[in-house]
This record gives sequence, structure tokens and C-alpha cells, in this order.
Amino acid sequence: MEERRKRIFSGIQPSGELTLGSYMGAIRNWVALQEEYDCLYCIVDEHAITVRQDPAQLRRRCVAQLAQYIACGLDPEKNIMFIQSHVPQHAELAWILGCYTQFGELSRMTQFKAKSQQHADNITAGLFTYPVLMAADILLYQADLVPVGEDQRQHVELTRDIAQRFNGVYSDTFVLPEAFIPKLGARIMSLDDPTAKMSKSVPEGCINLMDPPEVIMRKFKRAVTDCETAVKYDRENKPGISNLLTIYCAATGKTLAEAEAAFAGQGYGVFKPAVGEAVVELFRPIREESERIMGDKAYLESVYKTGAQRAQQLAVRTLGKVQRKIGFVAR
Ligand code: AQP
Repeated sequence: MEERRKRIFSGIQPSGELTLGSYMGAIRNWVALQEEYDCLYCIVDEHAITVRQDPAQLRRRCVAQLAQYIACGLDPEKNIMFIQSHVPQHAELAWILGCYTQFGELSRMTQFKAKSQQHADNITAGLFTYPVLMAADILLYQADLVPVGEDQRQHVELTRDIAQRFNGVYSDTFVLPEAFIPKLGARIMSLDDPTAKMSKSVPEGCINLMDPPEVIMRKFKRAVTDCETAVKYDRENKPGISNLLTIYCAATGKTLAEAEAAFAGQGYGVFKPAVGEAVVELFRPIREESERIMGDKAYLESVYKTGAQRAQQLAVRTLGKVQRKIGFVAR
């Protein structure tokens, strides 16, 4: 009998423009994985509304994000690419799983702590239960692997705990997923504050996938570093330069040792624009291809509609199984 290929689920919130962080921490790895795995790549709009979004912006970003996924090299024929709210089983399973998740577990999530500080005037129940919806996203498709940046590891671990608990009570239902964290570029920091993660909902210090070259260059030249001159990796004492080195290596494929050697004795005035140029060249074809795809609305619509249909075929199976096991009357 032929073995089932391992399945992957991952998604990005359309809560801002895709950044260098989203690209290095997520999309780039997705592209490499599509040959070997059965992949579902999602635009998680239900997650995005855990903080207030402008409706017109949200709608535009969902479609633009799909175009950018494709421009980055994700093939809609090889992968299931869809918008989360088009598959209602995500929200349905999230409700059920919420009844198998402890308040204490959710209170320990570092992203909730950070975001509730960031949005102190609007700490919603949705923000608190965000990790349960993420667990539903993953478990609905029986995903084996979840490629994420370091910051999302805790949520994948919680997903495993919820799955294990459910399986323990009702017999095997869910595959236990594992986080798949890239080695290099797993955590890209803000260019304004290298001690904070580059986040698309905090535009300061972000490089966006669609930024024109001159904007990228300007942002890199202004990047916060330190008052020394040596281009050396030292996360503790030189967080700004270490972040730029990480970005440079991820963009060029060079090792840290090669990069340090290349800029030995040259100072930041040479190094910072070189990092900018490496990113400009990395993003140029992606930006051009995204713009082209955005011009073809009918194509984009056919991709997300087909994606949702394919995703739903898988989702109904898992949800049906869960509903039967917990004792819901069959429809
Ligand atoms: N700076 C980053 N470095 C490495 N990886 C990152 N990711 C995000 N930022 C970085 C990874 O990209 C994926 C997208 O995550 P998401 O948009 O669903 O949620 P997030 O992690 O909360 O991303 P942002 O940009 O920080 O969004 P906002 O500002 O809305 O919270 C994930 O795999 C993430 O690890």
C-alpha cells in the first residue's frame, strides 16, 4: 500500500503587509516544502480580526497576500491555497476544542501577553482564544508538520497538548503535529528596535515584500546598530548587527563566517547598504510577479475558490469524526 505523504498546514494573518520576517520565517520554507509534502497554505483572516482591522484593507490584503504567495513560488496546483473564513469548519472545530482547553494554558501564551499589552484598550475573548483557533486550523487537516517561526512554537505545543488530551479521552482522532522551525532566519528582528520581532502590524522597522528598492535601501541605511564598527555576530551585545547578518546570510546563502570575513574592516557604512542590496535583489522578481498577478482578479478568485473546496473536503471528514465522538447527533 502506498504511504500517505506527510501533510503540512501553515498560515499568515492578513493583519498588515507581508514582511521580510513573514518571508524568511515562513513563506520561503513553504516553497521548499511543496515538492515533498501535501501542503495547505492559508490566509488566516479569522485570526486577523482578533485585533481591529479596517474592512476594506482586510479584503484587499487577503487577495494581495494570495498573489504574493504565488509570486514567492507557491504553486496553487501543488498546494491547497485558501482563505480561512471560506471553510467554516475552522470556527466550528475551534469552538469544540475550546471546551478541551484550560483557561490556565491560554493565560500562559506569551503572544497573548504581548498582544494584550499592545492592544490594552481592546483585549477581546478572541485574542485570548486565538491559539485554540490555530489548533483547529492544524488538527482539522491532520497536519504532521507546521512550519513556523520561533515565536509560534508555543502555540504548536499547545495544539499537541489539546490533540493528545482529546485522543486520550475518545481514542485516536488527531495526528499530533510538530513545529518545523527553519535554522537560519527563524526570528527576524525590527530594524528600528533589534530587540523586538519584526511584525507586520507594527510597520516601523519593517521591510515589506512589496517595498520599492529605494524604500528598502533607505530603511536599511537607517537601521539601528551600535557605536562600534566591527561586523560581527553577537546576539547579546550587538543585536542590530547580528540581525542584519542573519538577513544578509538568509538573502545570499552565505554562512555567517563568510559574511563576517567579507565585511572585515569595512564598517557599517559599507555593510548596511550591502544588506539592503541583497534584499532588493531577493524581492525584485517577487514584487514584479505579484503586481502582474494582482492584475488578474479572475485567476486569483479561481485559486481561492478551488482552494476552499479542496480544503473543505478534508475538513468535513475530521469535523464529522470529532462530532460523532463527542456525542453530537448526526445530521
Ligand atoms: N520577524 C519574524 N521572523 C521570523 N518569522 C516570522 N514570522 C512572523 N514574523 C516573523 C512567521 O511568519 C508566520 C506568520 O505569522 P502570522 O502573521 O500568522 O503571525 P505573527 O507571527 O504574529 O506575525 P506578525 O508579522 O508579528 O503579525 P502581527 O503583527 O499581526 O502579529 C509565522 O510562521 C511566524 O512565525
